[in-house]
Amino acid sequence: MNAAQVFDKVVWSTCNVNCGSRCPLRLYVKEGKVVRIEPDNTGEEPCGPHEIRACLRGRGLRRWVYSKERLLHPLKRVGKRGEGHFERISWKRALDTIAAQLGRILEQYGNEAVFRIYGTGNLGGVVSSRDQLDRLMNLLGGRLDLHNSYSTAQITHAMLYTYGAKQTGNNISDLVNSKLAVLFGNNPAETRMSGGGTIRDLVVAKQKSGLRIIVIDPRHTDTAAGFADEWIPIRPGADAALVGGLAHVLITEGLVDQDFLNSHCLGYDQTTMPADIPPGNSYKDYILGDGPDRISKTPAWAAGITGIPARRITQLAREIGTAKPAYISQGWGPQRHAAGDQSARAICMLPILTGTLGVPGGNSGDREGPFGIAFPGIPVGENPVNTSIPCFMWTKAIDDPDNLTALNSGLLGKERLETPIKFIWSFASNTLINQHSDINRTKDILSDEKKCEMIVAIDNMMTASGRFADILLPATSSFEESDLCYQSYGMELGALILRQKAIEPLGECRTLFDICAQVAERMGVAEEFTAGRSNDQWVEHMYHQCRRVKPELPADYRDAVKTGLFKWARPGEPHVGLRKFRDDPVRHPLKTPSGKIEIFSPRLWDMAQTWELPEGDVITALPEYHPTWGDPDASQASPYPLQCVGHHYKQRTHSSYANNPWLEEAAPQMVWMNPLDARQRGIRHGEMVRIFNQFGHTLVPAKVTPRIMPGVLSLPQGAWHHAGPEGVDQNGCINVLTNQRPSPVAKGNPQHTNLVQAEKAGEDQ
Ligand SMILES: Nc1nc2c(c(=O)[nH]1)N[C@H]1C(S)=C(S)[C@@H](COP(=O)(O)OP(=O)(O)OC[C@H]3O[C@@H](n4cnc5c(=O)[nH]c(N)nc54)[C@H](O)[C@@H]3O)O[C@H]1N2
Ligand SMILES: Nc1nc2c(c(=O)[nH]1)N[C@H]1C(S)=C(S)[C@@H](COP(=O)(O)OP(=O)(O)OC[C@H]3O[C@@H](n4cnc5c(=O)[nH]c(N)nc54)[C@H](O)[C@@H]3O)O[C@H]1N2
Ligand SMILES: [Mo]
Repeated sequence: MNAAQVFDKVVWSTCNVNCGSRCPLRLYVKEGKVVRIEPDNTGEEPCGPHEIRACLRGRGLRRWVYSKERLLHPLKRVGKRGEGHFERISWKRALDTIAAQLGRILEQYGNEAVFRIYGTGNLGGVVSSRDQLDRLMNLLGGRLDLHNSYSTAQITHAMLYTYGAKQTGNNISDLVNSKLAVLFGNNPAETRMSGGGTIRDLVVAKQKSGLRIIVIDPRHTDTAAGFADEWIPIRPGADAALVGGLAHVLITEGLVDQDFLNSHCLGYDQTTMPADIPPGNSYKDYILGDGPDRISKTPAWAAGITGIPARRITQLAREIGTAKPAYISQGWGPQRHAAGDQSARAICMLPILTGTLGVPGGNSGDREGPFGIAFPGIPVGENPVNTSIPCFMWTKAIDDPDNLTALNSGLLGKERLETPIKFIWSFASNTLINQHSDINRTKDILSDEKKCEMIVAIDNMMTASGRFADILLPATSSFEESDLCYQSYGMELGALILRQKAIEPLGECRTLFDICAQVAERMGVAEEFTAGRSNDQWVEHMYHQCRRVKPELPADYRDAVKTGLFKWARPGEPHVGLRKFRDDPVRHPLKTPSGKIEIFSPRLWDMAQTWELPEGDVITALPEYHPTWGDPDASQASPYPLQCVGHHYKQRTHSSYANNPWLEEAAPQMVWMNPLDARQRGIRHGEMVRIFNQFGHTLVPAKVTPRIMPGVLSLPQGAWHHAGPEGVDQNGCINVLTNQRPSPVAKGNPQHTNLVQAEKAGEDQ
């Protein structure tokens, strides 16, 4: 079939959301409408870059862009904030109101009162990225900054304390050099689904090398079911205890690499402990029961905590200790927990003890490392404000700013927050309500219009967060704007995609750049903000910046647009993290204070003395296991006896695309429940259940399956919150059950740590 006869035009576009791939899409347009989508089919296997084939989410984008929830006009809140009543207003009135409120709040409270909340719904476009808001605010004197992410707060801190670097993983394609891969809470079959994603490299490596894969996860994930040789179920939050049991076997059976521990590490045993620390505080002391707690971390001890039989722990330790090298990696599930800082550090102990990091086929214990090309973002300038909160702590910065300090909340740049958040920019973010913890509490905080005085949301959809906006602005979707898009962070491939506007903006939608430029004009910084360029001129400008990185790109932008998609294979052998340090630790020390791997962290030792922690929280210099507020009560006396995690789901990316009925049919929202727990409660597969705890209630059908361990539920995160009678969520949105109490070190979101009860829903629910 000749496409030109049937369609008016065919253009390149991309899927915008944050799954770690950036899938190119070919949009077929007829009479001003996108009528068909095809994925990348420009592969050059076996040698060249492969196809970044989109999954069903990207291919189903038409049902998102043309959905009935689409925002089409600027809206202004009427009635109380959060009630969800809006009136349609003109762009002029919307922008005038925003500029007036922004000006007032800057004058009254200063720049630290303005916050651009974390949001990842549009990480695709470079020109339409959230950076525009940062650029605008930096021109206006700055904004309260944020650090960490909802994705990786705890693991990033763990890597920095242990290795002095944020990312230390080998590429996953390096698995060809391995005989054994042990994946802790790492589920690429669902979280890295595209043809350019990690799952493809994992499958290719397995085919080439015949390697054995073990998945350690409370759930029998799609990765475990489709690609692994064995699944070892583990109780959520217990990874550090499992590592304790494994370490005990490695140490007592002589499977540790003592030379490596002596030359590269701080604090394995007394010989490499810092001089000023009292004896009995080394890692070996901790494991063998010679430390302050006097508990030997035997496999039997670990079995009681993890739910994994002691014999299996012993056997796994022997497998890891003799595989030489085993590829130990973790996804980000184990760290999104109350003690996730500790779990993430503990998992790294396996390659450290066996000396199998910094070598082909081994790994540091970190998530697999990506490969990408460092193309530039738009220049955002400097933020004159250097106060920064952990991104998860924003509700406290509104509600209890006087008690948000460096020592109790990880505030940077100041001892104590001096100004509460009074103005929020929320772009492509559902974190205001849907994706943050404890929705009911957040609603209470935001409902008080005297606390945060102005909320501006800019999105494609009317979401739960949008309902809490004072002004709600309709943004163009990826079909309606031209942009430059780069490969994302979950790939081993470089890519540049020249997205072309396929259709005119629906309704009155505008690009983020145009919105910011209009606000800039009202605030008197139009020229500095636009630099004399329109949205599309910025796209062309940024293309030429990319040519500095890749000079082989066509000199003429129009020629580049005709090709649309450029891909670069990873050159040479897979990347091996920490290799130089492994080869020569004296010439290439790590960026930790000692230059070594800090099994014992003097910085954490000091923090343990100085930081103010709520009762029950601990910071320890060693990667130890400690129980948390998220552990089930062994006496079964708790009203909330079940642990509930919330995995990232193939149906959607967080809350994005959740309203696509085709995807919902393919992968419905259900809570995973073991048959033992279901039988105890008289619940059958497909029946509606009520999941609840002290924070809230939600209704969702049960998926009764042995693919999850007894005592544990998994309610896939990201479902659209919808409060029914008495505030009961009707859609299985897990964030009515999650806790705003952060992890001790990173002050990160513990959203997989939840204690709940489940019961069959009554007729009237
Ligand atoms: N309980 C629990 N909560 C979690 C997590 C968890 O594991 N458990 N995970 C956390 C993590 S890792 C993250 S990253 C956050 C993610 O949370 P968010 O960053 O809020 O991500 P999304 O829910 O996808 O919402 C993004 C918004 O972008 C909008 N959007 C989508 N595409 C476009 C576009 O092209 N243009 C514009 N303008 N808007 C668009 C969507 O409508 C949506 O409102 O959630 C966190 N929340
Ligand atoms: N389809 C899809 N893909 C996505 C996303 C999405 O929403 N949908 N979100 C994207 C984003 S922004 C991010 S940050 C990443 C998230 O990537 P991850 O954080 O790795 O994803 P999760 O599903 O939260 O967790 C991975 C696995 O950890 C398991 N797990 C939970 N708790 C524990 C534990 O205590 N111990 C162990 N061993 N395992 C545990 C979960 O059951 C799950 O199978 O995914 C990205 N990709
Ligand atoms: Mo994330």
